[in-house]
Amino acid sequence: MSSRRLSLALRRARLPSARPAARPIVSIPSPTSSTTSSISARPFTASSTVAADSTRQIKYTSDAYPNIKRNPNFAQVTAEDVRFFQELLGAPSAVVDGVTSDNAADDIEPFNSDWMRKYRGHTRLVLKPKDKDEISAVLRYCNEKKLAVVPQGGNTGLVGGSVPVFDEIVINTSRMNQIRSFDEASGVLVADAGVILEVADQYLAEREHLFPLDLGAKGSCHLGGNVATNAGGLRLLRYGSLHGSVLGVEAVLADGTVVDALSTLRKNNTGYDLKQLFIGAEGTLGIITGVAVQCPPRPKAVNVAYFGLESYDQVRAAFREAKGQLSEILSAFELMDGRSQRLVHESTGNKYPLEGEYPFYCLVETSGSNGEHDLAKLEAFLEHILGEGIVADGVLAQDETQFQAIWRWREGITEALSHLGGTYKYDVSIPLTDLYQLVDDTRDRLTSLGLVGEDDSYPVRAVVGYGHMGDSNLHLNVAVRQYSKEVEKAIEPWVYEWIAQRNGSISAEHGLGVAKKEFIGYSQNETNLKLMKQLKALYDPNGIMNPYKYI
Ligand code: FAD
Ligand code: 2HG
Ligand code: ZN
Repeated sequence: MSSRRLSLALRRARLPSARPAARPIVSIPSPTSSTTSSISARPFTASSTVAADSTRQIKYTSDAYPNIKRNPNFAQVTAEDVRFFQELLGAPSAVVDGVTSDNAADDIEPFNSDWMRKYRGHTRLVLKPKDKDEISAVLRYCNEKKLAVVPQGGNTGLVGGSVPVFDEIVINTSRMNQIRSFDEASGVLVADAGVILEVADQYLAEREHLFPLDLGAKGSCHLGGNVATNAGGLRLLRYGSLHGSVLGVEAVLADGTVVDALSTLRKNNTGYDLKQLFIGAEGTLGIITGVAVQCPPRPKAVNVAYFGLESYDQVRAAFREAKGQLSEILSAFELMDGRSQRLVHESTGNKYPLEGEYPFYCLVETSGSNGEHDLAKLEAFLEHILGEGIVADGVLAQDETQFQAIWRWREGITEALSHLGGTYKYDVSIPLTDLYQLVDDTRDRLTSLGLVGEDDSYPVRAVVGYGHMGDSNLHLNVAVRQYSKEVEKAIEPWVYEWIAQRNGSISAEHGLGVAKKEFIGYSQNETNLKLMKQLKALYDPNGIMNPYKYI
């Protein structure tokens, strides 16, 4: 890098004003500025407000995957069942009935289709209980009648787990949306499963605390869905996994039994830790109705920087330096490849944060309690990585607007991809040395098979990589003009073999759902699978909880 560029970058980087307060939660559309630009976030909608017309174009999962057969042991919903649920739940909004009514199809359709527009079920009944007792009565009835169910929160899941495959009843948690308590001394929040993540975080912000999970779908996803998927998100590096921060879970088993494991204690060594089984179970063992979460104090000073880098080796070097120099104030280290940023640019029309284009970018966030201390550390880090040529250029957000705008270059990738047709998503853990190699190898493979190209005769538009570098978690996304078996077969199981050969995990955060049910064996051995199946049989002997998924 020339000295002019270096000094320019340093000048930009050397004048940060420490952010006085933590990042606000509600996305603020910010005007395009000279160094950063904004994207307007996808209006995350509750599934009930997604246009039914658009979901009708999605292929049924049962047609796309004809090897999945409906379990003949399951009953079909009858008018008598609907009457039972209507009486039980009372409120007219609690039952969306397409069984006895011909007018409900449009209202039901959005609960059948997933965010990626890849999976679509055939349900004709959606139930929205208001509390654990109603969930318990619903499940007890379903279990007795052998009616299969799908728990659903915000329906933002990315593996097809939140929508039915056949006619399973959707049990949606949107009416269970109360914050139950918050203890400012301990930072423990207790809330219903249907509280939206962003709402919980806003509530905590008003009390100078933070929800220990943040992700792009925060405006729609529910706490119960977050816990059921063990979501990772943008700051796991700092605040850890939900397996650590969730202190308690209240859940209802298939037979209606209420499991009260809603402890608010940090330490509790009395027997098996039952709540852990529901964290990441994707609704296959029971329905989570309440959660107790350890929430940290909201940091008083937060900074974010965005860098352009010439190679993946340099990204690794930058991460090493960030960990070493920023240590306890490092709160996110995110990787974005050049193609992913070009897609955000093309989809939004926004100006790039940096002047040149680079093959790799990274986003580094710090959060701390003392702005001056953080700034001194950050400046030393910036001078070092710029001076050593580890990064080629960089920019540090100077105010809240730029802070939000920079984050949108990372958070906006999934949204930008969603406009292209379809996306095959792989969400993997791989040791850092090999992390980005998977993207190159996938692109080479698909190119050599003649599947990648600029015009509409090629099924694949782009192969991009990005993710939570700080957690060794890569998001490999293959953007296609439309979902096709030809592309799917070219990637799977090849991609899972690639990951298994490097002792990685085929799912770092999104889970298994329908998408990876067949492939769990690439990450779990026979003994573990057998134990999991035994647990499933114990908790849900009739198999009514979210069938055709997970294991
Ligand atoms: P749903 O999608 O409704 O359900 C997901 C699964 O959980 C399903 O199997 C469902 O049956 C089950 N489930 C839902 N509620 C319950 C309950 N109360 N009890 C039992 N089971 C239940 N994920 C990440 O991990 N990290 C990210 O950074 C991330 N970013 C995303 C960005 C975008 C733009 C989008 C669209 C998705 C992203 N996701 C991410 C995926 C998704 O948002 C998460 O998996 C989220 O936790 C799902 O929450 P939900 O309420 O939408 O759950
Ligand atoms: C993210 O980190 C999410 O942005 C979504 O986990 C990743 O769309 C994806 O593949
Ligand atoms: Zn992610």
